[in-house]
This record gives sequence, C-alpha cells and structure tokens, in this order.
Amino acid sequence: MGLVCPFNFRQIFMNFKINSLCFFTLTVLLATSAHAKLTSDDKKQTEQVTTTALNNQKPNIVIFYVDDLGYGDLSSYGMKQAQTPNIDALAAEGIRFTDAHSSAATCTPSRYSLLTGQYAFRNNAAILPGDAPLIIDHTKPTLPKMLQKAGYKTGVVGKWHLGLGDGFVDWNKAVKPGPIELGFDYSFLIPATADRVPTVFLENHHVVNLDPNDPITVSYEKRIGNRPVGTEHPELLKMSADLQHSNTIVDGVSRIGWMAGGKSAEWKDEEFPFVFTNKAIEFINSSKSEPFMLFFPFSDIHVPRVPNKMFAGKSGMGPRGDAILQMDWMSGQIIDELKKQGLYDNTLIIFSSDNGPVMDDGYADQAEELRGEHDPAAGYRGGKYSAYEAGTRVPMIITYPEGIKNNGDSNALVSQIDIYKSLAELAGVKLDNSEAIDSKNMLPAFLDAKESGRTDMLEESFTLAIRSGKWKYISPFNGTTPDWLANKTAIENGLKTEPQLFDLSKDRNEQHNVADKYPKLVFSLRAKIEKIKARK
Ligand code: NG6
Ligand code: CA
Repeated sequence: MGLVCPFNFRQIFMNFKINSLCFFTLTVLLATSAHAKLTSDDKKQTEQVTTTALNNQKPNIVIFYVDDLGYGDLSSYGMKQAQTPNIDALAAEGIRFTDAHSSAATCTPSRYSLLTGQYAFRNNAAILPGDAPLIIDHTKPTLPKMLQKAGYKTGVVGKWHLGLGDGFVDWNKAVKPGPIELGFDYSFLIPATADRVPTVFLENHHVVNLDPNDPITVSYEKRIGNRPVGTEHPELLKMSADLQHSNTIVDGVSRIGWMAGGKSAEWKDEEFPFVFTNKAIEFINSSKSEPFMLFFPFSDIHVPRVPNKMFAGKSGMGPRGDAILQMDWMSGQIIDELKKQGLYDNTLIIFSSDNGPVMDDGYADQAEELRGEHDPAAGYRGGKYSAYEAGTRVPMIITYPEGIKNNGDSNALVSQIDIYKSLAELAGVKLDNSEAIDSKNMLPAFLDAKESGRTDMLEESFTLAIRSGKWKYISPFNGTTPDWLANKTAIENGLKTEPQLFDLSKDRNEQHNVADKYPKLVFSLRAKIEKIKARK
C-alpha cells in the first residue's frame, strides 16, 4: 500500500507538498484579510492578481462516483475473482479508507447530501421517478456553486437522478432548472437512471440528437407511444425483468416508465463507456487552464447491466462483474488523460460509491448465480437499501500526489457528506453558518491516513442509524417501504419495529442486538439522532 520510494527522498517530497499546501492556505488567508481594508477599485485589482496567483496553485478535483459498488467489489478491497487495476493503482498511491460511508443506502439521498452537505431526510429526498422535479433548491448554496466562487470550472458527466425542472418537464424544450442552475458550468447526463425513461442524453439544457419532428413524451402513470413493452414482447429483450422494469423497451431492455417519440435521441447502453469518458476528457481539456471540478457519476454498476463487448464475459461473474471491469477501464481512461496533460499530481481524486451492493435489482442478469465466492459486501451485513453497515460502507480512495501527507490505509470514520466542507477548506472558501449544516471538515483525514475522522456519524436508509465509537444504533422503523421492498426484505434490511444496538468491535456483521442490555446507551444514541434532526 505504500509508495515505493526511499524514505528520505519521500520525506523531502512530502514536506514540499505540505509546504505548498500551507502556502496556498496562507495566501488565501492573507488575501481575505487584506480585502477588508481596501477600496472597491483596489479590491478589483487585488482580486485579479490574487486570483491569477492562486489559480496556479489550486488543485483540480475529480469525483468518481460509482453506482451500487459494494465495499468488497474492488480487488484493492478484497475481490479475488476479477481485477480492477486502475482503481487499485489509486488505492496504492493514495489513501484507502476502510470506514468511509455514503450518507445514505440509496442513490438520490446520497447524491443530494454530497451536493448540499445536508441530510436527505431534511428534504424527504427519496428514490425519484425519471420525470421528477429537481429536488435541490437552486437558489440555495451547493457544492459546485461554492467551488465556482473559488474560481473553479465545474462539470458533471454521467448519471443524475436528482430530478429536473420544476414540475412538468417538456423534454423538447430547455430542461431546467437542473445541474447548470445548481452551479455546474457544463453537464452531460442521463436524466435519472439507466433503468428509467427517458433513455436519452441531456447536454446542458437540451436532449442530444433530438429530431423536432419526433418529439419526446414521458409518462410514469400510463402507457404512451407505440414502442413495445416488456410485458408483451419478452422475445425482444436482452434479459427479462420484474414488473416495474417491464414498460417501454429501448435497445432491447425494458425500463421503468413509458416513453414516446425521440427515436433519434435514444441511447445505446453498450456505448456508455465511450460516450461518458469522451465527454469527461473533453471537459478536462477545455477546462485545464483554470482549476476545475469534474463530478463523474457512473451509470455502472447499476441495473440494467449491459457492458460493452470489450468487457462482456471477461469477469467470469456475469454482467455485474463485467460492469465493474468497465467502470475500472473508464476510470483508467480519465486518470491517464490527467497524467498525459500533466494535471494528475495537482488533482485531488475522490473515488467512491453512492450506496452498497445489490444483486437482483429488477433484471434477471444472474448477478447472484454467477458471483461464485465473491462477497460484494466483504462480510458486512446488508447492502443497498439496508440500515446495516453494507448499506453505506463503501470503498473510498483519495489521491492527490502534491497534497497527501501520509498515504496508506485509513480507518477514519468519514461520510461523503463531509466532502462539501472539506473541499471548501481545500479551495479556501468561507461558508455561511447555514450552508452545508451536516457536513464536517475532514480535510485533515482526507489528506493524511494517520488522522482520525468523526466520532459520530448518521447513516440514512428507510430509517436512521447512528455510529458512535464502537456502537451502531438503528432506530425502530414504523413506516412503510415501497411495494417492491416487501416486508420480509425490509426486515432483512434492518428495518425492524424494535431498537437495534450492535457492538461493531465484536460483532461487525450486526448479528447480536444488545439494545435490551444497554437501555441508557440506547437512550443517549437516540438523543443524538434527535439533536441532528433538530439542527438548523
Ligand atoms: C428502485 C428500482 C431499482 C433501482 C432503484 C434506484 C424497482 C423494483 N426497483 O425503485 O431497480 O432503480 O429504484 O436505484 O423499481 S438507485 O441506486 O438509483 O437508488
Ligand atoms: Ca445507487
């Protein structure tokens, strides 16, 4: 896991890196305090000079955000059956976190928290249909807006799933508000998930390759258009699907929801790896004269898993394993570009996943049957949707050759919700008290494997859980789950009507509920959750 570098040499190199980081922070501080005493003209001039000077120093930021990748789904996190060399190289060079968490056990809530620094329950952010309105208030601060303030060019390429528009979306016109209004200078997206219509790419405000004579309409209520549907035409399918995923068929895959028109704009799932990496590389090349932030949320390894033929059949674990290889290749292409452009050493890369693993998520792609000995959750209990650890404990790797103090494994407890304040610190942006209220500055832990992380951390699923020291408390669940997450599965996912308490130091697999033995502790952990809920 360590750098193969003679100690003294490495020490000098590290000191240099720390010094340049300190210099950067110091310059920001000096520039900020000098501003208070200047006239507005003076200010403008100073701003120009300092911005230029600082821009040369500010690290670029790339966030690789995989969909549904489990804690054990990389060879650098214990997967034996297939290799992920590009990500493993990041892990070997940077910090490999062993107790890092998505803020929630599903996609939309995790993404919401990453971009706002607030827990999703504050906004009832749940899994969204493909025609849902934007769930982030675009008049409020966001992570990309915060970085724009610091002079960053910001881009998002990949899967969105945070809603678009403000009620009814007309896909044939400018689709907004969306990522641009939230502070991304550039966006190239699939609007929701690959299993939801509309199955078209959206570049900035517009659907790509749309023929105005063949307008798109989308419905999540009733069947529209004349495309075949999965329930009636199973012979057209690459893989069969459950009822929810058996509506409009596009590219041999039945999806959730119905879509009419927009034939020329339809995507081909197999082309995703090239389309997205090319767009990301174009963004890097057009932004490299300024500091930039690229948010790269993958469609992989979410369903439907339809990897390109370069990867199909290569993992020995079926489409789910092949999608992992595809995701690794895509990451490698972007990392190679950063290296080719001489940008890599001054780029902070965060690699992580939006929630834990799932095998069957609606399509019969044999993920379970073909996984063999592979354990996507690496021994933790649960997975996607679950209140148990594998719901949110995901791989997280950070590299930043010019900024990392000590690399290696870190067992610091960190949440992706902390990315907001940590990047604000890195970029030298002062936040309002009302901004990113749930985020904590974890920059020291992000840049040093020897630093510790949080003492307490909330985990969101269909209920709320809290980690505190060695303890994990899961609140009783009295709500209802969606029909497809039937009661039995809900219980398997830790959604029980009684309180649950686990000592993770002895019971990492959350098998022994000791809530009855420690009523005072249960009381105090519950109070901690209530305090977080009341935070303003
Ligand atoms: C669920 C879908 C599932 C997946 C998930 C979102 C059904 C039965 N299940 O509603 O297939 O799309 O939503 O996944 O429809 S996530 O990673 O984007 O949260
Ligand atoms: Ca997900």
